[in-house]
Amino acid sequence: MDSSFQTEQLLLALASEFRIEARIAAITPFGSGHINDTYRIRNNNPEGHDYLLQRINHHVFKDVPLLMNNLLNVTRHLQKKLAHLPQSALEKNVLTIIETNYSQSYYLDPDGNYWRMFYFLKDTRSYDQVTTEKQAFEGGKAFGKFQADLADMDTELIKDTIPNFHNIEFRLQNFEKAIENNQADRIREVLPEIEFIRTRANSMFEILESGKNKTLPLRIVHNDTKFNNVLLDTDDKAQCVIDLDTVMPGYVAYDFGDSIRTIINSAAEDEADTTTISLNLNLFQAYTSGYLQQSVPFLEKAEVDSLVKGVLLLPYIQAVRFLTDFLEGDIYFKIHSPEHNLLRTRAQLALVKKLEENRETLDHIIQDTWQYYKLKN
Ligand code: ADP
Ligand code: GN1
Ligand code: MG
Repeated sequence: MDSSFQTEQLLLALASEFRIEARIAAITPFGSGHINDTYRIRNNNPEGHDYLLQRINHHVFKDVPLLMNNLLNVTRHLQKKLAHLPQSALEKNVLTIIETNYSQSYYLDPDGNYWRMFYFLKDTRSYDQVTTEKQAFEGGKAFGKFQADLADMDTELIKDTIPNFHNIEFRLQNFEKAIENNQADRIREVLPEIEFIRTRANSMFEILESGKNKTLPLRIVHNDTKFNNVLLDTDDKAQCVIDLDTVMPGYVAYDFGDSIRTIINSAAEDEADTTTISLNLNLFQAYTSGYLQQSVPFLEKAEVDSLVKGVLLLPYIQAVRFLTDFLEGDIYFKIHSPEHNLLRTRAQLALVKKLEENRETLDHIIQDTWQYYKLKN
């Protein structure tokens, strides 16, 4: 028996733990996420639902029952907002959690792995890189609306799935510990990157400080808004925000900054040739327009002023996390080559440099766009 056959049998057995209405034609690995293991289940009947089976990374998400409870609460809240739509439209716009045969939101297998299932949203695209202003605008709309829809959610219903997720103080402490431990004996390779990160550390605390002194409101935000976490339809219209594992209290600038990190960069997140990294300001303008069109009604001025800080912070914090993982021996992010986390670090730091050089221009675009939508509202 070959191992791919064995894997397929295993996945079929797992799928049968859930209440699915399908004769399964195939189960295949899907997507390019860095955390969970994702599979598409194809239905023999093309008219019926396809499904998405995921093994939740329980090394990253240590309390899966808590995580799934968050997801149930978030999806219910979003579904209520769209209660006027027919069921078929609702299923396209909000993730639907498929229960197990025992009415649970996840299945724990005998090896201690956690599995869950959603409807697979057919005729959608998730882009690792954005190429058109329409895509960027629609993504901005989707994440802006997502925040707007969650603005009135009872915060008690959402618990931290990864504490201190975007807390730069915590991330820098872990980074310094990783340097001290030098677990993978890689320090010598990364001295310039360590230096780059250290020299900027003090300038990266502004959002955290404003949060602590309550100048910025704590809201429920997505926290992982890289562009492949929004599905666009075949016409590149926003359809559904996905990857809800990190929906937690946070600041709007975190979401804005993380999206921009993946949109404004003309190159990939892990581009090896950092000389090709440049800023695409048209895509930045388009995303900003989509986002502010949806968020102006609830955003406070201090939050608008914080957006550009998020744009600088998120690639920086991402570089800190990639480099920490590289120093610790690649224990967190999925990698596709031994140097992958290092390439990612270098690409993110090159992006930080470009963003620093253009900070004023970026802020002008944000402020002008905000004025525009403010007058329209
Ligand atoms: P990860 O945490 O590993 O990034 P995601 O939940 O983002 O996991 O899923 C990985 C990829 O699978 C997404 O980037 C997207 O391309 C695809 N995907 C996730 N959920 C769905 C869905 N319900 N329908 C269609 N594609 C999906
Ligand atoms: C991970 O799960 P995915 O691939 O959408 C990570 C994000 C990082 C991103 C970097 C839970 O996102 O925080 O920004 O990789 N998710 C988690 O590409 O750590
Ligand atoms: Mg994802």
